[in-house]
Amino acid sequence: MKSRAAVAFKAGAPLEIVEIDVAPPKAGEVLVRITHTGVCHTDAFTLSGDDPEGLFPTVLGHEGAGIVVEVGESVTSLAPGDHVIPLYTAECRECKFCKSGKTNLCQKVRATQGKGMMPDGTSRLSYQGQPLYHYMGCSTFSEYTVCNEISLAKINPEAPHEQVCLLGCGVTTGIGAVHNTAKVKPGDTIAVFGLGGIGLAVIQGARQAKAGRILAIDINPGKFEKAREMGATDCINPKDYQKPIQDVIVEMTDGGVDFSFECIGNVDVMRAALECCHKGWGESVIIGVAGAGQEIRTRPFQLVTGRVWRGSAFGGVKGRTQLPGMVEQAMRGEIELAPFVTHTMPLTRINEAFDLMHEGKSIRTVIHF
Ligand code: NAD
Ligand code: DAO
Ligand code: ZN
Ligand code: ZN
Repeated sequence: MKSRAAVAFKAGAPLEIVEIDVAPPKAGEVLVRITHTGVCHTDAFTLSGDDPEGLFPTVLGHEGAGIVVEVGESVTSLAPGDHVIPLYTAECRECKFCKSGKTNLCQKVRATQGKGMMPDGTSRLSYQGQPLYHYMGCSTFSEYTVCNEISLAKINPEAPHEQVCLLGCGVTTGIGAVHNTAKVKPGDTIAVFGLGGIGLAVIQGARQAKAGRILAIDINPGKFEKAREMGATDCINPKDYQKPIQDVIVEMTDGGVDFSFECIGNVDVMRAALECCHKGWGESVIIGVAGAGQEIRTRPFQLVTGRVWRGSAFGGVKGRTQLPGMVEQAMRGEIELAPFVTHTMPLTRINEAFDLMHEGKSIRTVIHF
C-alpha cells in the first residue's frame, strides 16, 4: 500500500515528504496506521549522522500512537482496530532478558532492529523500488508502518493519541528513570541536567515521588519557567558561575544530591552529574545518548567513595506490560502530558519541528497525519 512519509534520505539533510510503499505484515508482524508522533532529540541525533547505528535512507520516528490495520500470521495479542503505541524496546516475555526480572532490554528482535530490518532480515518499507531502513522498530514518521507484535503496547482506545504518543519515548523515559532506575524516595534531593522533554519528565517523576529539592540545570534559561511549573525548586544556569557546576551544586545541597539525571547526551555534563552526587550514596543516572565514539571520564575515587553511575533506557519500563497502565495514569491526570506539547503540526511541516528543537524553542512537537 501507499503511505505518506517523511524520509531521511541522507544524514544532515532535511526530511523529504514523499509517498512510500508499505508491504503487508509477515508472520508476527502488524500493520499500524500512525495517527500522531512526537519528534524526539534521538530522531535529530540519528539524522545528524552522529548515531553509530544510524542507517540511511530511513523513516525515522519512534514516539507514536496509532491503530492496528492488519495483523500477520500467528499474531494473537492484537487485532485490527486495536489502539497501540510502538515500542523501540520490545517485550517478548520469553528471552533471557525478559525473564530475568532485572531489565527491560528484551533482545528478541534487537539484532535485526539495529540493522533497520524486520526479523526475517528484510524491510517492509520502500521508495520507488528501493528498500528503506526501519528505525528503532517503529518508523512512526510514516502514516502506515509495520512493527513486530512484541513491539506494540495495546492501550485504552479512548486515550488521546495527540498526547499519549509521548509515552512512546520521552515522558516514559524520564518518569521511568525516576521510579524504576533511581527509585527516588520522599525527601530526596535531585539534580536534573537538561530540561528538554526527558528532563522535564524526570522532574514530573520526582514530584510524583515526593522528592524534596529538585534542582533543574540548563544553559538555556528559556527552559526555566516550564521547569518551575512542573516542580523544579531551583533553576541553575551553569553559565552564571565561574566554577564547575558540580562544585556549585555540592555547596548548595550540603554535600551533594541523592540522585542526578543527565538528560542531554554530553559526556562532560555526565561527569558533572556524577560529581555533584553526595559522597557515600549519591547515584547518577545517564539517560542522554552521547555521540559515536565518545567516552565518559571521572576520577575512580569518585566511585570508591560511594557515588554510583547507572544508565537507563526507556525508563526501565517493560512496554507491553507497563505502558497501558501509564496511559491510564495519563487519562486520570496522574501523568500530565499537555505541558510537554508546545507545538502541533501536520507531517508536511515536520522539518520545522526539528528547527524548533535545535533552536531550543520547543519541548515536544506532535505531528499529525
Ligand atoms: P532536548 O534537545 O529537547 O533537550 C536537551 C536540553 O539540554 C535542552 O534544553 C538544552 O538546552 C540542554 N543542554 C544542552 N547542552 C547543555 C549543557 N551543556 N548543560 C546544560 N543543559 C544543556 O532533548 P530530549 O528530547 O529531552 O532528549 C535528551 C537526551 O535524552 C538526548 O540525548 C536523547 O537522545 C536522550 N534520550 C534517551 C533515551 C533513553 O532511553 N535513554 C530516550 C529518549 C531520549
Ligand atoms: O538492547 O542493546 C539494546 C539497546 C536497546 C535500546 C535502548 C535505547 C535507549 C537509548 C536510545 C534513545 C531512545 C529514543
Ligand atoms: Zn525518543
Ligand atoms: Zn524478550
